[in-house]
Amino acid sequence: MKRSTDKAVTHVLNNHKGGKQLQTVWDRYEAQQPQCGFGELGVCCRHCMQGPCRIDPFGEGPDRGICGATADTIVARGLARAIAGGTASHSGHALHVAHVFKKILAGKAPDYAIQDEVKLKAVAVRSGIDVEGRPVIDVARELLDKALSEFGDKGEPLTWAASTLPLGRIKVCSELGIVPTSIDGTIAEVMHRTTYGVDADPINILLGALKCAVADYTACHIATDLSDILFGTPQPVVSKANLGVLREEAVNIALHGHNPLLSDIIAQVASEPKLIAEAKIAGATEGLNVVGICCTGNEVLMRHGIPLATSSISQEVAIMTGVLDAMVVDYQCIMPAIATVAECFHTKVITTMAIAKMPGAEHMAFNEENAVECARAIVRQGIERFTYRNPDKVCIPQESSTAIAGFSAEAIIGALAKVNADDPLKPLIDNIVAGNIRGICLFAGCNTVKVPQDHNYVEMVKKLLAENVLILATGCASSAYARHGFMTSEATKEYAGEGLTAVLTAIGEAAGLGGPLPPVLHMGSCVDNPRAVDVAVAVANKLGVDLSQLPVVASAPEAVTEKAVAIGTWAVVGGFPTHLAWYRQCWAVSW
Ligand code: NFS
Ligand code: SF4
Repeated sequence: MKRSTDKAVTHVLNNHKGGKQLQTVWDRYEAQQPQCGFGELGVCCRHCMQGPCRIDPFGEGPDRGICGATADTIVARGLARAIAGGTASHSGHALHVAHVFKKILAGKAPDYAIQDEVKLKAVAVRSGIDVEGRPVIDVARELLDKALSEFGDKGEPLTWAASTLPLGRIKVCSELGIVPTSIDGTIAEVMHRTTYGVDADPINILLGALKCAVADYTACHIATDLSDILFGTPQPVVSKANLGVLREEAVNIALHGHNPLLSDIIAQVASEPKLIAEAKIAGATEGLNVVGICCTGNEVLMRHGIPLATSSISQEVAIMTGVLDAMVVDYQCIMPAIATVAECFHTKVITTMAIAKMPGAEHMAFNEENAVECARAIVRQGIERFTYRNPDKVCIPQESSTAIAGFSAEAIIGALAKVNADDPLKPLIDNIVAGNIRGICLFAGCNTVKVPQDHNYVEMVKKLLAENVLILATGCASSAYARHGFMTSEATKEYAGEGLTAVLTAIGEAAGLGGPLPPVLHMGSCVDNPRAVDVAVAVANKLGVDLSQLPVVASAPEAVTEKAVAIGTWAVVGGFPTHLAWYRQCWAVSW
């Protein structure tokens, strides 16, 4: 099977100098064939030690597990646990930002600061906090307390969900009994009700899973809001994407993982003249070149214009270029295989988080109380590693595309305000009503080894754009579109239908881009998916309708992780017809 539709990735896979023993995710996938059919269908259970139990999907063998669980119960429990796993990841990410926020307010993390007071006030007002005449620090403390209370036993609906979703959705959630009152409590509840001998009613289990998905939405929204307050709300920025952003004459350091707490600081120190000089002394005539991978790459792309090297499924390929001097990781979507691939090259893999270590990698604990010094030490490891580079193993592909990123909800509304300052949403709504924009599709999620990389994204988007559907993208979906050149003005001219082209041209020119807006708007990382909801909610509220009445859909056509399952599930709760491709099956659901 073809491995990737990305020419840069394909070039490195075919021409790398890592030796024949080098294995990638695609080789390991082949070695796993045939994969277990029971597992693919989700009809295998090992929730207790009497198992594993398997249900025969053909009706010829057992139709119940040893405890009597049916296929429906087993599948529902497995799905619920996947959603809980995804929610735990987003909760951990959000809580990490909140804890550092707390240290900042206590004066214990001097390298961070509140960089966006406008966003702080906006989130505070939305959360019911009085801001008039109060010092910023007081508002920040109250907001932080509110955020932290969402994770524990709050005992009342979560503020971030209740204050950002429209009344119609809140009513649906209330009627179904899926209003969470604690992020972490809801995760624990799913784990409880899916353990041996608790909830056996598949519908009831799935309702618990939906509640957990609402908790996931809450955690994602908190992570986005607090990150914007600390690091700035993204605004449109022009950068590059794909492996061609790696440079032979520079020290190349890839930031891989998810949380901007680490990557934003490294992005900042990488422009320090002293470190650049050290890189040059080591022989790198072009100094330092920091690039991003996966969602932390999206974070620093959106806020700093740092180029995006590649996405999750091709993370090993970045090392196989032979010019990556350090790969610095925090947590999530980091394949343990990168340390093995790095053995064939000079690349140093550096783990930084206590909860995410890796055999074969060097661990450099990242301490937020001393963030800049930690970041400098990490960059110096990359510089030192550069001196071990083997010129015979260099294989940098040419390909990189221009990518306009940075479309936060605020940036989108800001661009629309250039067309109509008094009523920014009006141009968007008018064009939807007039049929110039036939709908909006949010693409989210990962790249899977199970289809040629980016194939589903590219084929689907070409058809949707021709049908005048505006595209929003996050996570590795946005990386796919950035690498394939869909985030440029030229892409609008090439792929968008007549009506959509006219709208994007009017907005782009009014916003001073000198050409159309890109047809795919990069809205950030996976935790940033609520940014898309915020835009949709603003439109729904203005029209006085529910989200389910808008022509907005969501798709994760190459999903991999439990996080993507959690996000896809809250998109369903949000009323968006949602497509999640998983285990070679496609589930299309709507509420
Ligand atoms: Ni989202 Fe981002 Fe990519 Fe998938 Fe992983 S990096 S958090 S989970 S693989 S899109
Ligand atoms: Fe089997 Fe039931 Fe145990 Fe699952 S919980 S492994 S179905 S006995």
